[in-house]
Parts: sequence; C-alpha cells; structure tokens
Amino acid sequence: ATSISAPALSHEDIVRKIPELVKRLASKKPLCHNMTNLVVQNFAANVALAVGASPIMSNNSMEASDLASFGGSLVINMGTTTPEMRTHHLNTIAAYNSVGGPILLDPVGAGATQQRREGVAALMRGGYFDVIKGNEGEIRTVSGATGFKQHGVDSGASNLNLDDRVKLVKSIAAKERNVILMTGEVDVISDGKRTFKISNGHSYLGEITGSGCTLGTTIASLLAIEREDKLLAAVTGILMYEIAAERAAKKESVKGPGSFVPAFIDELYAIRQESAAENGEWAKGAKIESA
Ligand code: ATP
Ligand code: TZP
Ligand code: MG
Ligand code: MG
Repeated sequence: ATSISAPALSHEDIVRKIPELVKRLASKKPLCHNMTNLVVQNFAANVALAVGASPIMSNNSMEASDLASFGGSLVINMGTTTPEMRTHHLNTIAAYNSVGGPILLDPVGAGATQQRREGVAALMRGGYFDVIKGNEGEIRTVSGATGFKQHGVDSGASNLNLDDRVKLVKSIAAKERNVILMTGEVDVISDGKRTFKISNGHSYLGEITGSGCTLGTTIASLLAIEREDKLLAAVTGILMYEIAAERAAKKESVKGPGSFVPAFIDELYAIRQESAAENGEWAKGAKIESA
C-alpha cells in the first residue's frame, strides 16, 4: 500500500491553495477515466469537462494499460456493476496501481445487496484506492459493518451521529492508509491524520441522481494533478462542487432539481474560469472545520 503525506492544512491554506489547484487542473486538462454506472455516464462526462478535466468513459479493461499510461486518474463506480464488469474493474485497478495512477472508488449501493457487499470486498482485496467515497451506508459497508441494510443506492435517514461518523471515517482512513469521504448534508473526510467536516452544498444535490457519482469524478480530476496531498485534492473537489451547487440554487432561473442541473454545470465552469483568472474569492465561502 502507498503511504500518505500529511502536511498541515489550515483554513488560510485552504482559501489560498484551493483556487490554485483548480487553476492547475484547468491548465493541465488531465484525463479522467470513468468506469461508471449506466445512469450517470453523460452527466459525469459533462461535470469532468466543466471542472477542466478530459473525460473518457470506458468499461473495457483491454485498453486499461494504454489509458493508464496517459497520466490521468480513474473512477471505479459500482452503481450498475455485473460479474463481468467486476473483472474489468479488477484488471483496470491493477493497470493504474502499477503506474501509480490515482484511483477513486465509489461503492454505490454497497450495503444494499449481497452482490454489492461481496463486490466491494473483492475490489478492496484487489488493489489500492487513493480515495474511497460514499454515503453513510456505503462507507459503513466498506468498514465491514453488517446487520443493517441500505434500501438501494440512497443512504436513507442517518443512523450514526456526527461524532460517530467522524470516528468511523478517521479509523477506516488510518487502516486503509488512504482518504475516506462520507458524504451527506455534512461531509466527513479524513486521511487518518487530518479530519474535516464540510457543510457546504444544497439540498437539491439530494434530489438529483448522480450527485454523489459526479462528486467522485470531480475529486478524481483533482487527484490527477495533485498527487502529493490527496486530502487537499479531495477537499478542493468537494468545495468546488458544493459551492457551485450553492451558487446555482440561488439563480433566478432555478425552480427545482431539473433546472438546477444545467445551472450547476454553469457554476462549476464559472468557478473554474474565475480560478484560472486568479480570482479565488469563491473559496472564501468554504464552511470547513477540523474534526
Ligand atoms: P445518497 O444516494 O444517499 O444521496 P449520494 O451518493 O448521492 O448518496 P450524497 O450524500 O447525496 O451522495 O452527496 C453528494 C453531494 O451532495 C455531496 O457533495 C453532499 O455534500 C451533497 N449533499 C447531499 N445532500 C445534501 C444536503 N441536504 N445539503 C447539502 N449538501 C448535500
Ligand atoms: N442506480 C444505480 S447507480 C445509480 C442509480 C440510481 C446512480 C446513483 O447516483 P448517486 O450519485 O449515488 O446518487
Ligand atoms: Mg445524493
Ligand atoms: Mg452515490
């Protein structure tokens, strides 16, 4: 397993470094290879483009080593995985691990069915993930918890209180030596040494499909250009994503979840353009605290 570096990350650092990272992403346009579910293909590709990455959606592991050689990142999203697809996932994970290419795992619906519980365990045995992100039920399943059931891909009502979520996320990150993100109204993220709670975002994100999946694509895009401090890359992705959602929801044209989606893509793009022009004011809206 790869070990993680852990430089301190102060609030001042966050407001200064985050727009810099978004600027770097836009100038490098890294490849973001998505092995994702059938529901979000188009939305995820548009989000990757809006934040400044170059997306490719490919579920074919026969081309994985070619794609891994382009120096980008990989998203493994279990949303609509089949047994055949699991083999493609494992082969592609091996290709990226062998060149040190960053991988984000989204174990969609991991706690819902036996297939998915076995699937996430098989993927975790099969390789190293730089970041694992999921909702509460998914991250609890990643930790090996049983005796509860997700009803589908949604987490449903929160079962753990915030302190318990913080403890769980921190302990999995320390054990797996990676970054763990548990999303929700408040996101909890840790690399085992540094842990943060982020309370940006908007309830419309909970009313559209693919907001968790495309957050994964956003974070993976940043991992492609920030290899050293993976926690900083992930925090940057979360803040860019959630502050864009807040800005979009305020638009006059946005009347509900349907009109929110295009406005959200516009705001991701606007934040990228502002960052490229060295206007990092947007990051001052970060609602992040150490936990
Ligand atoms: P679920 O299916 O349980 O909704 P998910 O995989 O879609 O899970 P979410 O937990 O919804 O993922 O998180 C996706 C993004 O939406 C995260 O950035 C999260 O912070 C944000 N989000 C979700 N619900 C809210 C909310 N009520 N208020 C603010 N942000 C939210
Ligand atoms: N069914 C299988 S994957 C998927 C659905 C509805 C998309 C889930 O997206 P998210 O981002 O976890 O809400
Ligand atoms: Mg959601
Ligand atoms: Mg999800």
